[in-house]
Amino acid sequence: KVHSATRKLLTLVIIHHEGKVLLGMKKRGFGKGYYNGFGGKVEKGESIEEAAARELEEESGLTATDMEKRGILTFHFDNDPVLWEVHVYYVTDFLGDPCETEEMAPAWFPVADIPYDRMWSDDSIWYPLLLTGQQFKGDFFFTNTTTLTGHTIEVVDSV
Ligand code: 6OG
Repeated sequence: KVHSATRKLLTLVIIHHEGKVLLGMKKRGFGKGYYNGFGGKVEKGESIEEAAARELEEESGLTATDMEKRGILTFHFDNDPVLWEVHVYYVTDFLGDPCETEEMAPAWFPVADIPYDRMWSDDSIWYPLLLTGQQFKGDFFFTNTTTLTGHTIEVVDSV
């Protein structure tokens, strides 16, 4: 590409507790109708990790007590020159109980029953790495926002 694309920074927190993963059914906005982890845009004046903790609290009602940075996913959309850089965090311990918010309806899924057919199509590629303790970097190419046409993924020592 001749032009340099700008980037939008986002966060995504996956909670993995007692063999289950907590996902939220997105009720509005981008990704409506899909199950996803909890996250959103990094705001001015906050670190990426602060944004991850804030979005988790806003969307699920939970406070993470351990948060590990585990992945960076870059999404390329053919109708948008802006790259979406999503920083993925892994949480196993937290305070509070999941509650439904205006944004998300939370539900626990056993790891063997993660509903990949109701999630973004990149998820089945990187969740197995996340759930087996690995760190990763990936690039995902979408057309029409939702059709995945290609990707690269690599396991790294440190994101
Ligand atoms: P808000 O617009 O709600 O933030 N996100 C994606 N997550 C997955 N698994 N796959 C994608 O493929 C995604 N694109 C964006 C980042 C959007 C939330 O959705 C995540 C944020 O957590 C395209 O503020």
